[in-house]
Amino acid sequence: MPVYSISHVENVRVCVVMVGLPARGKSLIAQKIVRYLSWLSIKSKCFNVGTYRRKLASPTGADADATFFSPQNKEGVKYREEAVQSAIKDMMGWFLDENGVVGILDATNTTRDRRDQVLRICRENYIEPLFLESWCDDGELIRQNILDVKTTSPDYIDKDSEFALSDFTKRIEYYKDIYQTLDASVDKNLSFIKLINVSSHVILNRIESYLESRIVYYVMNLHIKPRSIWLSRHGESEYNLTGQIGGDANLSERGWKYAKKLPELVLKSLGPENQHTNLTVWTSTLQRTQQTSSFLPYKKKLSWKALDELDAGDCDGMTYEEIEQQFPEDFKARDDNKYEYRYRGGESYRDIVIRLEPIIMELERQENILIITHQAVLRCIYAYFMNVPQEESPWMSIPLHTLIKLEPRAYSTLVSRIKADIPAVSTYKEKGTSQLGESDGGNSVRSRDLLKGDQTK
Ligand SMILES: *[C@@H]1O[C@H](CO)[C@@H](O)[C@H](O)[C@H]1NC(C)=O
Ligand SMILES: *[C@@H]1O[C@H](CO)[C@@H](O)[C@H](O)[C@H]1NC(C)=O
Ligand SMILES: *[C@@H]1O[C@H](CO)[C@@H](O)[C@H](O)[C@H]1NC(C)=O
Ligand SMILES: *[C@@H]1O[C@H](CO)[C@@H](O)[C@H](O)[C@H]1NC(C)=O
Ligand SMILES: *[C@@H]1O[C@H](CO)[C@@H](O)[C@H](O)[C@H]1NC(C)=O
Ligand SMILES: CC(=O)N[C@H]1CO[C@H](CO)[C@@H](O)[C@@H]1O
Repeated sequence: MPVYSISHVENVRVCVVMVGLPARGKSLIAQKIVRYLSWLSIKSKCFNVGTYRRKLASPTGADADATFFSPQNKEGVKYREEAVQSAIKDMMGWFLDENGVVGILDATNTTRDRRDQVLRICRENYIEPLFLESWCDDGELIRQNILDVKTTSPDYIDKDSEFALSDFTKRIEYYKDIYQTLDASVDKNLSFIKLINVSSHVILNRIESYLESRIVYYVMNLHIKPRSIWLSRHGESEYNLTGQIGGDANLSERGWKYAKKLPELVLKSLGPENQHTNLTVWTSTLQRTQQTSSFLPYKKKLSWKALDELDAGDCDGMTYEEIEQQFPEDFKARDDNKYEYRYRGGESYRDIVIRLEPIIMELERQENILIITHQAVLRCIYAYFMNVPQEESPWMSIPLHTLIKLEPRAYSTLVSRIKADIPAVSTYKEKGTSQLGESDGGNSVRSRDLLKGDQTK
């Protein structure tokens, strides 16, 4: 099985240690890094100290309110200490037993003492520690994060909002008393990234390995402005009518109908207040996606080679039935491991993920984008935002003539879709058959139907 992973190049393991006061978006950043690296097949996992603390302390109810976090609260200090220790222990176990590559310790670790301790343990285990501090004095941002705590922190699930707000604010004050920020002279021996006001100002120190620099580059591109991403496949193509794959066919008559209807679908999805929002439209370099975008009124249109459909190599232009007859072993091999299977002279899903990486990076930087591309490429983009595992992503059903809207939120991505009422052939191929179409309405175990997995996830 071909395995692509940055870590194989240099055999480095990294422990990312989050640093910063509560309500600075640390958990959010940590989870995004894990999602991004997992998508790139780099084994990574987040160890959230808060989760450990709740497990240890809640039987006694000791974590009832902010006083638990007072440095004077002996019992609180003890529980918090134990929580950090078990998180670190589990993480080290995971590195050793499960060949973890990037572990993230999601804790506040606000003092230099604590950081030295983590540093020592990492060094003993030949793991590179990378400190990632989120420092922020933008009052509005902090206020927003505090407001979100009621919905994002398990500590306040059964408390009312007012209590949650004032208690959480108190908790932050306790941490502030002992907080020591990373400092370019005192901490000059550490590898660290310090993000100031999200990423309006970034300080980097001793970033050494390639893997670390990937993580740095990723977090530097994150922003938190609300935005949406729209995804659509091209309209039905002439090849879809004949069941052929690949090629550079024109849209079918119904495909053109979808293209004409798309501007209306986009306006509907934008909602009445946002009718004038300008989107940027990205297409592939192939005719069918450009034709699909041709009636959209937006000025900014970009075509990317990286968004082109999976290259079917020698099978380009064939139907699945022809492939099954002429290359039976290939046909079976692809069904057995669709993610890894590479067409003769063509590409695999893994290959697409690699070429999509710059697209994902750019998507993180941008605001409202509409992407018109192809089935396999859409599956990979969708898998990144929705954290869909590799075994499942190549089997997701993404129907033609449907506009999908993704709204990235702090801890999840909202999905909604608008179906154009224009019929199209189904181009979904289930495992073990060369027939197209969803035999049981797309409910087969392996297919995650976007039309049914409505709204949130
Ligand atoms: C962070 O943002 C706030 C609000 O925009 C600003 O007042 C503050 O000076 C910024 N801090 C730094 C260090 O740039
Ligand atoms: C940094 O490392 C150097 C060389 O290993 C050492 O001499 C120095 O004491 C260290 N400085 C700090 C602040 O730890
Ligand atoms: C739809 O047709 C295009 C060619 O126009 C082809 O690349 C694509 O693979 C087809 N979709 C499926 C799943 O058959
Ligand atoms: C697509 O349509 C154009 C214009 O009608 C035509 O010239 C071209 O040959 C068509 N391409 C294919 C691959 O059918
Ligand atoms: C969108 O772009 C058009 C043309 O470039 C411009 O006239 C319009 O003001 C823009 N709308 C917004 C909301 O920025
Ligand atoms: C959550 C967490 O890691 N907090 C620790 C940070 O460092 C201080 C000082 O060592 C500890 O007391 C906290 O428990």
